[in-house]
Amino acid sequence: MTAEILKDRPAHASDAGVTRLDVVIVGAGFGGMYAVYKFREMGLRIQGFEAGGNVGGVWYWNRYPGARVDLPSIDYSFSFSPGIEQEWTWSEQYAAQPELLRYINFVADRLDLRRSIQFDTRVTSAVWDEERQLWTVTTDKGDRYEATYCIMATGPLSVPKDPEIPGLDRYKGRLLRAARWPHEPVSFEGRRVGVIGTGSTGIQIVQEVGKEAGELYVYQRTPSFTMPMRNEALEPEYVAEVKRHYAGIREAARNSAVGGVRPQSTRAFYSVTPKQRRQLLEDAWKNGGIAMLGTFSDLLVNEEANEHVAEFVRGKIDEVVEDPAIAEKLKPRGYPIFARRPCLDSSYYETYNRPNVHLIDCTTDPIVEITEKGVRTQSGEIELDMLILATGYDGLTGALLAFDVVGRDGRTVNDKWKDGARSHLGLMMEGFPNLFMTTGPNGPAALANIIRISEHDVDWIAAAMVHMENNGLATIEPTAKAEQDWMDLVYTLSQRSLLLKAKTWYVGANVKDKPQGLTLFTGGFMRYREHAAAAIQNGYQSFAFERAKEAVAA
Ligand code: NA7
Repeated sequence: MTAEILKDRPAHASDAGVTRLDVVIVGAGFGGMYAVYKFREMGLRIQGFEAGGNVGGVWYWNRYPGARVDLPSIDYSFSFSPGIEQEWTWSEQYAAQPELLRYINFVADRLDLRRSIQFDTRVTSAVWDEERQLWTVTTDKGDRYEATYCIMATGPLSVPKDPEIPGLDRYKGRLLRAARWPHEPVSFEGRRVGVIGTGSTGIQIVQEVGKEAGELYVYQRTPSFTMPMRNEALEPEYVAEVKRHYAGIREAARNSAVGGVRPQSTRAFYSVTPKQRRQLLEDAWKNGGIAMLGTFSDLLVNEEANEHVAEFVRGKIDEVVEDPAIAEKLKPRGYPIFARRPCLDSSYYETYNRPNVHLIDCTTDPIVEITEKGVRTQSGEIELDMLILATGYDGLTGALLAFDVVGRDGRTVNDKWKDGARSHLGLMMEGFPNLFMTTGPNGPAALANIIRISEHDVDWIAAAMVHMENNGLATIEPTAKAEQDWMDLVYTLSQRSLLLKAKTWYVGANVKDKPQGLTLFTGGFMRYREHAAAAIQNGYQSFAFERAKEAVAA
């Protein structure tokens, strides 16, 4: 199959003031960047749009102190260009945000991506034109575009969520949002700082800001489990070895459940003796990283086994935190370990041994309001010079629901998803022809390496476009039955998963009135790829196509 046939397409007639394109790409994170590259290389007339001032998505916005990826850098990078793989050298096992952003910009420079992306521009609507079989896209700059295809590379974590606490607008100190962090350095020295939220973001912030702030107050509602990252500088010999074997490493990542080369055992928890289990957990703790989840095969489905591991981590909290009362408050209970995103830290629990760091347990002392001067909990007001919000995102669906996406018969994505996100393969929705999603909410997004998923999705979309061109087809959309079958499979798989047992953004629990449930594909990245490949190999039976209406009329 070749993409060459898509090259040198004739210009289409369009109304004055409207730019006619083949592909509009919304978002310039990893998915959008690769889409821009891929579809431009195919000779298509493309335009990318990005609300931020540059490429990078999450890594463009999240510049807070301590921001760092929790997957190995060698995995958390593009695989489509062997040249880029060889030219770029990671300095740390888990790269920090500045290095990630340098990498992202290196890729954008190297591939000259920015000339195809309009920055500081938000897409405000995308409307399907049934007669002309194209998408009309408008932006907040007042411009209109028409495109055969629309790619929503809007990301699963791109809409930050403020907490629903009264008085936020009243606060007169400096309010900082983790996901909209200023570009210039922020000093905490000698300041009284509050942090609301103890997910991955809050944990990364607390362990950094705790070193510098005069006083740090951490407002914790649900404690997270966190394990040592044990980050280290990468030795040149190791990097050289990786570069020699990158093709194999990538292949292994594509054939894994998480899209990365981390250890995964086939050993069930109860298949070994208690002593051996303990030793395996100790080893995993010592080695650091996400190794603990891979120590046994059944930790996300066997609740009893899971509780053993949770108790092991609680024991570690006791070992590190000097004050037993604080240790107790930090211990997560009531939900399985790994059911919330497991965090990797470098000194989180140790931070609570510092005299300037104070933990406020919002389950026993809830936040009542934000005042002009600080935060008032039930037990009283604490005055703060700075308040940091690390309160998460309207995940998975927030970005696509934030603007008007209108498909056939005037139906919006908001209508379609009123009871929860639904699509076929997380890639396309019935009723929304020629509209594709990357890392969509019914794929493995959030549960596997987002870059591997993005690359997979863009390649899948490219193949669909070539298929259409080869066969003279103007539109593609999944059949209602295929979409329902996919959602049934997603549901069936999810019912086994312990992810359902925690109140997280995975299940929509962190956003008021959001439909609840696990709509992610929990079967693993490799299985997901197999399903998506089968949809092509069976001749796109689960999709409906139309020919160009003009051609039909002729
Ligand atoms: P998360 O994991 O959604 O964490 C948000 C945190 O903010 C969580 O601890 C929340 O507690 C807390 N929160 C939210 N609203 C409040 C109020 N009103 N009061 C107190 N605490 C509140 O987001 P992150 O940004 O940390 O991580 C997102 C993903 O990024 C992560 O999963 C990784 O994939 C990377 P709650 O749990 O609701 O009790």
